[in-house]
Amino acid sequence: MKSINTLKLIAVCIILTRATAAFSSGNHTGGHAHAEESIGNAGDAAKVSRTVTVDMSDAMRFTPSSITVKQGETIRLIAKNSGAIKHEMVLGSEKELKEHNEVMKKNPEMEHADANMMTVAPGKTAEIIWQFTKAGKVNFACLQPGHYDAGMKGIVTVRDGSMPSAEVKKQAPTVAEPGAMTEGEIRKVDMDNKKITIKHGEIKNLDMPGMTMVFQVKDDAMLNRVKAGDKVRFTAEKMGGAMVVTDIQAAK
Ligand SMILES: [Cu+2]
Repeated sequence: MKSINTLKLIAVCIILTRATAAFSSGNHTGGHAHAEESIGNAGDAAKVSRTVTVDMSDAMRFTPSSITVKQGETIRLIAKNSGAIKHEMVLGSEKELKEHNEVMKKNPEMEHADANMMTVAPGKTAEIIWQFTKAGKVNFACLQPGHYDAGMKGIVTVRDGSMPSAEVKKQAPTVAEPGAMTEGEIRKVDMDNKKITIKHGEIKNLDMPGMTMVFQVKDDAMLNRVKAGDKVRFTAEKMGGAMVVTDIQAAK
């Protein structure tokens, strides 16, 4: 009897997958893949850049319910069930989650264990490693019957990290927009090695937080224009793996 039930559930899942394939242009190659192409894929533990813990409660909420990652980033997602009933966290497009939610209502005891989801018993934690490959939104939800409808859902915003630097590359290096300039303070000018050490704020186009860093200079003449202690505004770019100051001026 048990195996017949299991077969029924598998059949439902196959039907769901087929139906999804018929309505979308995505590559559903069968099985229970849930269009992993569009929401990302199971990630490599060695490439994890951050751990994000999401709490799941019987109030039918994920906390946080909004997560921001960079495109290409691999995240260790930990789901912590602080409630007294079973919850799950399933990644997917909103459409897929809604469809899957309907199937779950009809088959409440259905257990699945795809790479894009985790089912967590009360008081337990589970984790998946996920790489978010496509910029945009990835939804997540608890598909335990009634939970999604009660609002147990959230969104991962996947930022296109390649955009700002691509934008900068299109411009002539020395004609950067004023808004793209970074504030900094010169710590050291190394004439011999033609390098400048700058304590700087966030460099948006390099996706780099504020720190003190040694830069090469695009034009040696820049070395004569500044000295240690000067407050400056500058632009920097990555060229052949090196950080290069492409423009520098005294801050007003
Ligand atoms: Cu739930």
